[in-house]
Amino acid sequence: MGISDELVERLRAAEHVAVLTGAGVSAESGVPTFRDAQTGLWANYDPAELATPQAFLRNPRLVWDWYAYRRQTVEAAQPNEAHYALVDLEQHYSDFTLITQNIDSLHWRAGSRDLLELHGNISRVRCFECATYAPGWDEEGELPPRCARCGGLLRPDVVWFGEGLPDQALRLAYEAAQRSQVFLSVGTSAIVQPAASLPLIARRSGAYLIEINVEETSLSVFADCWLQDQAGTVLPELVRRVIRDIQSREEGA
Ligand code: BJW
Ligand code: ZN
Repeated sequence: MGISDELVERLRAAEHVAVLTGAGVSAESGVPTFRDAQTGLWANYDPAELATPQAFLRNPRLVWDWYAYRRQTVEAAQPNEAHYALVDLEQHYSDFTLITQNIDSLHWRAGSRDLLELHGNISRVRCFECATYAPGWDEEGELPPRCARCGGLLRPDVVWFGEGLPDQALRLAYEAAQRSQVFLSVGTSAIVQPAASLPLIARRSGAYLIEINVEETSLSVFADCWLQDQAGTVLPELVRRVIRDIQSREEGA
């Protein structure tokens, strides 16, 4: 399905908009997704070996090195047209909530400000034992480095399987989903809970649900509109049309 007039009109007329993004939004920046069969991170690595607290306790060095490698990838990456389109869209709403599962800072770097990071951020590290954030660390010494406060091992400030999401970010995300009139789900397989429930909560609360994804997901059948295209192509086009519509009405008023 392409960008219909109804879709543009829904976004133009909405006052409360929420967006959930996943790894697909950063794919065109060269950051690998998780579940894509050939290129996804899980194609080569077993999540249970790397993205759980048990994995970290079993082999902290392996997990630390994997995140250090991925940190380099995201630091070298640049935001793409999809990230910038969301910055442009945000300007037109007094209530616009961007919710991301991504840990790569690319929304921040594009200029988004009201951002809820559900799965943490790879650029920060904290103590596995006492949760104190480390202001910096040395990649040359003992790895993982140790907490200056309690001597515990430092870990990336990301949410692993079996761990709770940041309370405040999750609460605000639920609230934004509930009050949204239009909810966009962009570049996520909608598999990982509780993030995956947000579009459905929005839909149940009456929102018009738009999905942007190159592949069908379990969400697609519930979406009012599924744009099967790359986020970096279709999102800027959608946002351009909405903004053009808003501006032409303002000029006509
Ligand atoms: C494009 C594109 C382009 C490509 N344009 N599109 C209820 C039922 C069943 C299980 C659970 C449940 N509740 C909780 C669970 C367990 C678990 C879970 O959900 N498991 C599932 C696998 C079933 N959830 C948890 O454990 C969560 N914690 C929790 O619930 O705590 C409560 C609790 C705690 C203790 C006891 C009891 C309860 C925590 C989840 C943490 C997820 N962490 C990760 C790793 C983060 C760190 C890291 O990066 O290493 O987060 S997993 C990974 O998946 C990462 C992502 O943020 C997350 C989502 O992935 P995403 O973004 O959707 O990426 P992909 O690769 O899956 O999809 C990319 C999509 O893009 C694809 O669809 C492509 O087609 C598309 N695409 N290019 C547009 N250019
Ligand atoms: Zn500590």
